[in-house]
Amino acid sequence: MITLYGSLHSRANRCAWMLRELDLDFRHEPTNFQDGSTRKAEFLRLNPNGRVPVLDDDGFVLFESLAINLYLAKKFGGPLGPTDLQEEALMMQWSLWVENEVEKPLLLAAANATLFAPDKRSAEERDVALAKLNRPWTVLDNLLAEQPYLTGDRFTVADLNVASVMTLGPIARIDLTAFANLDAWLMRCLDRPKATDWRSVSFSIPRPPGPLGMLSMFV
Ligand SMILES: N[C@@H](CCC(=O)N[C@@H](CS)C(=O)NCC(=O)O)C(=O)O
Repeated sequence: MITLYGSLHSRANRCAWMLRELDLDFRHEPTNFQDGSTRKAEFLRLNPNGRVPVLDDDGFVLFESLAINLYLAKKFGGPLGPTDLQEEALMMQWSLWVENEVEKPLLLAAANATLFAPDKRSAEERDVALAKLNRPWTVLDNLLAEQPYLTGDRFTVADLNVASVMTLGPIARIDLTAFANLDAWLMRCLDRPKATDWRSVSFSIPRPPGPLGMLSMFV
C-alpha cells in the first residue's frame, strides 16, 4: 500500500502527478502544511523536518518530493524511469539542478507576484529573482532546441520533476516567450492528461517576518 501525505496545494502535487503517470493506486492523506498538522508528533515521526510530501510505500518512508519521484521511477517507472546508469544519472542531475538553480528564485518571484497578499509583495524582490532565472532558463532552452525532452526522446521523471517545479511559472504569470523551446516543452509536459491541474492551483502564503533573504518556512 502506498500513502502520499500532503495537500495538493503543496509540493505533494509533484508526487501525485508521478503516481498518476504510473497508474499506481495510492491512499492520499491531505496533510495541510498551513494548519499545524506537519508539526504533530505523529507526522514528525514520518518526517522529522515537519514538511510535506512524505511517501509511505509498504512501511518504507521517504521525504523530499523529487527523491520520492526518482524512487518511484526506478521501482515502477517503465518508460518514465531509467534504462541504464547514465540515464539514471541524468535524471538525478536534472532533479538536483532544478532544486538548486531554479526553485528558490522561482518561488520568490511567484510569492512576490501572486502568493503573498498584495500589500506584502515587492516588485524589486521579484525582479531580482527573475534576473537569477535567466541563466538556468537559457540552459534549458538551448537543450530543448536540440531534443524534445531532458534526457532525449521520451518524457521521463526528469521532465516531470523539472516541470513540476516550473508550475510556479504559469501560476506567477511569468512570461516565457523569450524562451520558446522551454515554453513549448513546459506546456507539453503540463498538458499531459495525468498532470496535476496546475491551472486550478490557488493558495496564498504569509510573508515570513523579518528580512526575507529566504522564505524559511516555504523554501
Ligand atoms: N525540499 C522539500 C520541501 C518540502 C516543503 O518545504 N514543503 C512545504 C509545503 S510545499 C512544507 O511542508 N512547509 C511546512 C513547513 O515547513 O512547516 C521537498 O521538495 O519535498
